[in-house]
Amino acid sequence: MTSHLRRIRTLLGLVIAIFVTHTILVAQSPSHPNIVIIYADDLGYGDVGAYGATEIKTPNFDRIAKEGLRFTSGYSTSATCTPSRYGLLTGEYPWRKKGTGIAPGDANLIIEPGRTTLASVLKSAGYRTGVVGKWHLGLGEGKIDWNKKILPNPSSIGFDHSMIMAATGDRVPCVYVRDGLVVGLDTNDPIEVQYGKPIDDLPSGKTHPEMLRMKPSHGHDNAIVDGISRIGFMKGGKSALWKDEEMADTFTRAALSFIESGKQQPFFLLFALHDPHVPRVPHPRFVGSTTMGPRGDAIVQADWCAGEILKRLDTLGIAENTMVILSSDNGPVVDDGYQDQAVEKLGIHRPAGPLRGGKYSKFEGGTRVPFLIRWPARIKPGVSDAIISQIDLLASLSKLTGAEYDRRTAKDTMDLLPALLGESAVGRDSLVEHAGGLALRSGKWKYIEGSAGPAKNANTNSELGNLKDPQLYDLEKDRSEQSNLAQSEPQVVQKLQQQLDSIRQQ
Ligand code: NG6
Ligand code: CA
Repeated sequence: MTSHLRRIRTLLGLVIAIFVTHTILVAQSPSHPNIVIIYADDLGYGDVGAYGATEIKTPNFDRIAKEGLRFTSGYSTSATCTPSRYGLLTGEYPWRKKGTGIAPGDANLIIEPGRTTLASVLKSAGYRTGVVGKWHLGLGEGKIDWNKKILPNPSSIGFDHSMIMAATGDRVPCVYVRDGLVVGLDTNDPIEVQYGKPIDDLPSGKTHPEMLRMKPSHGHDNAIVDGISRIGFMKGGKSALWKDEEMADTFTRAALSFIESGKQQPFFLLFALHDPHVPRVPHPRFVGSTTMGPRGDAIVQADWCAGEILKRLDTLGIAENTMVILSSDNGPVVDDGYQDQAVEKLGIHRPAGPLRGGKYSKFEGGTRVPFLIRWPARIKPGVSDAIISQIDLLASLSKLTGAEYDRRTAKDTMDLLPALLGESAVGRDSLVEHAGGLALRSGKWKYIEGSAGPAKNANTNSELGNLKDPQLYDLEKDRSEQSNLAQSEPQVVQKLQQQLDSIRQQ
């Protein structure tokens, strides 16, 4: 070997050694814990034992609470899914941007490729990043061809790996998409997706209700897949269609395999559960585990998914330095469009606990959700009343990991790291709550702008929080928003309206 070659080899060896040492150090570093966000879908404040549920047992969620910090005022940005996920990932209030409402199953990616996201920030801090489960932020550009690699996809906004459903369980296409490719697709049986009008004369929930194993209560009467009619029409892709009963197992397996697949780097996993969103079709082993029918059983299944993650972190010996966050994208809903006995079998269970309203609502039940964080190496178990939003994870975790983010696009995220770790009782001064229109939580006050919308959602029968005149509640004395003080506290109303206007204009 020439001396020149030898020198190159030595140099290369040195570079590799530095790289390996660096990644191992990062992997073990107290500032770079592994991070798993378990993000349930439509799980209410009162659906979890640690928040007071007695009729549903959630031992694994409760374990996170017992070994970690339980927030009593933890929020999603919005009372529905797509905007909340947008806020969680971008650090920007979704109502600032058009097109962030509930996305159809063939929507395009609503987050600009390359933009700062929670995933891109952690990736820049040396993390291996992944998302498993419900996506509902759109995919591709223009008319999506489900038979080719779909781009952009989660990898365009910071996720190294993705194994997702594009939208929701009740929207077509009913297939999994891994890293931009439909899983298990037979190219001889291509997928066609269409919203608005039927494809050919394929049977639908509307034309062939006798073919259904679960009937809709409102909407959901388009394409029939796995005996359940959905929103939107699809054709083909038979070998790729999911089985609803197996969805939780499929996602959990994918989540565990992501956790295990890298040894050196710390990882960030967004594990976005489908449960207890409709259609609620838990695996047979969970059927009957509550007296509440599919909604209760789906929550037990969600709890099981969380338990599998906790168990695996234990067996891998990495639980100590892994941050596990449990939350939900919006509040609970009982009848969200299928005749699944959720209303009839609810009994004394209160999905939103003491809070008023739920999914779709400007009342607290819409966006105040379970919010738990466990990180044994750093967080002392306890309860925190600090006001904190999922939107704050971006700035807080950037701070923790020393990463930079684009403050021009991530406008609304706040660094609340001390509150998140339980080292400070001080969270946000104020927070905008979003359910179509806006409301403001400011300290003990809750202010809801006057609005013309209906008081109740005619389909779900849930309270939306709309009233022509402004509403003001003192959450310290009146957690359930029963006594409107707007008339007797006009100055507070005025101040909060100004505050809301100024946040809106920022
Ligand atoms: C609504 C659906 C509801 C649910 C929701 C999205 C109807 C009548 N209702 O439009 O079933 O899918 O969208 O839920 O179609 S979310 O949690 O993803 O925001
Ligand atoms: Ca949801």
